[in-house]
Amino acid sequence: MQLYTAPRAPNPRRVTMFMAEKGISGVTLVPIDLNAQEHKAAAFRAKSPLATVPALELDDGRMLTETRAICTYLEGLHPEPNLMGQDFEERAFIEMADRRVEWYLLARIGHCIRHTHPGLAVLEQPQFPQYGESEGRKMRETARWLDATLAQQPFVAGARLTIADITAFCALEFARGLMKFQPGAEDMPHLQAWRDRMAERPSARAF
Ligand SMILES: N[C@@H](CCC(=O)N[C@@H](CS)C(=O)NCC(=O)O)C(=O)O
Repeated sequence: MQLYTAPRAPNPRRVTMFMAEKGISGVTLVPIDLNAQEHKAAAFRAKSPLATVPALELDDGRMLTETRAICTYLEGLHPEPNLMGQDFEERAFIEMADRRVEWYLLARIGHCIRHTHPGLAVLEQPQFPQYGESEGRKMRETARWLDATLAQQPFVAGARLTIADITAFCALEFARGLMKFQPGAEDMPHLQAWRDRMAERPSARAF
């Protein structure tokens, strides 16, 4: 299998971190240069029609895009350690946590950066800085909720590491680099402590 990825982009990083937590090897990483618009070229669009990474090419040539779908596939191939839930109830609660951080943390961080950072102008046209700033404020509302959640439990979805931790960590790392967002500096000590624990995992360096 081949995973089309992009250095520093948060969604491909979610997949590489997921694979590292599971100890999956043998997937070839194929870097796509987003700044050079390589993902918009016909050759890549033939594989990923909406021109996004990550995209997983299966050995039979089929393409799978969308981070959660790729993770679902990999979880099926490599069930242990379980990251998406053992039974229907646990799967539902982990999916709730994952979608919360995907939509209300990662997406807002993405919108903020894409609409305010000059380096992202190549990917986001037109940029609407006011919208980006508003998304930056809303992202902090989610981060404060997550800080309170992590005051009560060790991981984003509860007692153990799941895909939701991976999504939230990759989101915060993107914000740390391009928004200079540090939870501890904004009175979110539980989120900072969780982030620092996550950063110590070997999987945090898998991208
Ligand atoms: N919903 C998609 C989002 C994928 C996505 O937006 N990927 C970004 C990189 S993190 C991308 O390919 N951006 C290309 C662009 O904006 O032109 C997923 O979950 O995989």
